Amino acid sequence: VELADFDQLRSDFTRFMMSYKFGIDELMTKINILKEEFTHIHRYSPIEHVGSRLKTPESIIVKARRKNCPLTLDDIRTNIVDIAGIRITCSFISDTYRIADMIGSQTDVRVLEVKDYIAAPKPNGYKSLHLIVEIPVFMSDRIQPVPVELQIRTIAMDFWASLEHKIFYKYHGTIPAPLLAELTEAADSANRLDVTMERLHDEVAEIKGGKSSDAIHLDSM
Ligand code: 0O2
Repeated sequence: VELADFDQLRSDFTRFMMSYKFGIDELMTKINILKEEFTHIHRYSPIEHVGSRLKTPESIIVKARRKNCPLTLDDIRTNIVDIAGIRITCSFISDTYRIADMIGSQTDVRVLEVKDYIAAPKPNGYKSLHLIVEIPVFMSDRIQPVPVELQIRTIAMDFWASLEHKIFYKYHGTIPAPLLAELTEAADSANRLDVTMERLHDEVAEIKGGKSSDAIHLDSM
């Protein structure tokens, strides 16, 4: 490769990666707006934490090879849709769907794919709501549609997934059967906690609702 070609290649790749960073920036703004407004209306934050990551060039190449995707920027853009990733941790299960709806129904967001591992968990117990959304990024000379993977899950699901992820890597992908059984059992416990927390939250919301209508009643007397 000529030096000039190499420089061009490097510049194109940097611009390619930047578009994904901008996609994340655009979505982060949307998420923060929703969080602030929702908190104002409902007096609690449905979003506990938001994190983002860009896939490294190395893991993009590993994934492209695994998918038999040619190593050109155009092919990678079409075939690898999780270069940009955002993870939203919610307080309650119902909030995960609410957040997904609120983002997915925005007119400049196109939902390309939904994988509902909350309704249909993976065999190991993994739960999370995955969306691939596409967002337009306004560059200097064009509008670049950028796919972003959104993982939306509760605190309990996230707690479980981060531990499972560590164990998975520690055992290079083959977790011993007893440990796997315990992990699946832990996923069940996490789910029971989520269900209980949601029920308690609903009960408290009902009581609060009753109180506020009482207050209106008293005020109007
Ligand atoms: P990382 O490091 O988080 O980016 P593919 O993306 O092609 O490998 P698929 O089916 O298209 O697979 O994606 P899927 O099932 O939507 O899951 C993609 C991501 O979800 C993973 O990204 C993980 O972040 C997470 N995930 C999926 N299954 C599990 C699981 O069993 N345990 C945990 N802890 N996380 C999971 P990456 O690229 O694997 O890793």
